[in-house]
Amino acid sequence: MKALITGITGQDGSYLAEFLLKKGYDVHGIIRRSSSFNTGRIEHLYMDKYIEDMGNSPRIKLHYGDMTDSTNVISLIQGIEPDEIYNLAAQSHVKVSFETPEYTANSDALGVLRVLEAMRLLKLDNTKFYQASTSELYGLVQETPQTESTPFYPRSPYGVAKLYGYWITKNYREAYDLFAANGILFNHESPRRGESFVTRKITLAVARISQGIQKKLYLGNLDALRDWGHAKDYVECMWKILQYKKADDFVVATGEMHTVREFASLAFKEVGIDLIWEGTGINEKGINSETGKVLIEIDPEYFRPTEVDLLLGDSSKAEKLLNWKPKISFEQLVKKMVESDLKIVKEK
Ligand code: NDP
Ligand code: GDR
Repeated sequence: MKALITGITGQDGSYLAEFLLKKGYDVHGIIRRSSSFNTGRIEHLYMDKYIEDMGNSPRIKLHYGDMTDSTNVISLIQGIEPDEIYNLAAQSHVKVSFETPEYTANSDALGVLRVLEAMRLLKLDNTKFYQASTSELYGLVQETPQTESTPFYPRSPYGVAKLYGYWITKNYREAYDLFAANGILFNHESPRRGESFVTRKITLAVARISQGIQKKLYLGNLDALRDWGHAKDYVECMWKILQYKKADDFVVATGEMHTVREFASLAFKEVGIDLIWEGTGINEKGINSETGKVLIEIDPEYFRPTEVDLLLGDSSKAEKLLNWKPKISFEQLVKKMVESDLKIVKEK
């Protein structure tokens, strides 16, 4: 089997590449040309030890490309002829999408169309397509928990672009009978999470503060509620979605939600710091209960023009039809992320 992963250098792309290689797939990935290295998350896939463990020669091939370049997308897909395409490439930062709305639409909305059009024009009738849809589609709360039938109300240029991606995937399934499926994934994190997303920003700061090389952490909305899972569990579900007998749409979530404040408290607890919270709104502070030092302050810079207050997913459909359930708990996730960042900080 041959898989093409767009966004292979990202958090999910790296875990998915590992997962598929272990399953015996040949893996092709699209990477962007960058003036500095952007392959840190997948470098180990070339290392001798990893290849030995797989008992084989490297079965991973990287191609330069970009979701905004139609001819590039078409010619890569024509050359590779993949059995499965996982479309993970996206400008994935919600806050950044307010600053680069047009680019976000080009890569996250039209990028999806480019891949689907390539499949249609090249008559790749047996190729399966996975679209990285998101809980950001739900946006302004309509009902909880959120299921495959909950109405969408996106709250950012990112969410709106992903809404197009979701519907164009569904439309190509219905119009051209393509195997095109959506995974509506709720937030998932890991030690490989980008450093500007809130969980990783917190765990990295916790590690640095505990080692005395950072004084404070500045955050935005502490009240936001998220359904946080581990990326490793979620990439397995992406694969299961494409192995299902027909193309369909699935919510992938843990069914548990926590505030940003809770995440931060738990992360500090991992390094033996007990936080107490004082003040309200932009004056709220996270204080070390033993020393009285202020460790967390609010910076309005990190607030979004429109916020998604609450995300809580119901993944019973995936559980029933795909036999999928997350294995890593919220507490284990926080622990793993803090441990990994402590190791990184100490090594540095
Ligand atoms: P990351 O931001 O870690 O990775 C995004 C990937 O897309 C990177 O490989 C990046 O390349 C690549 N990319 C960005 N823009 C382009 C472009 N124009 N052309 C080609 N490649 C591009 O995201 P995640 O791994 O966390 O998420 C994967 C996908 O799942 C994304 O589509 C995201 O929107 C979606 N998603 C994520 C969720 C989450 O909680 N993680 C939840 C729901 C959906 P580079 O390394 O060069 O920047
Ligand atoms: P999100 O993730 O927007 O849910 O999108 P992010 O971690 O950026 O924010 C989660 C919540 O935390 C609040 N927050 C902060 N966020 C960041 N980044 N930085 C801060 O300092 C901060 N302080 C508070 C945010 O306001 C928000 O409410 C992620 C991405 O991976 C998307 O690509 C994906 O589609 C969704 O998850 C599901």
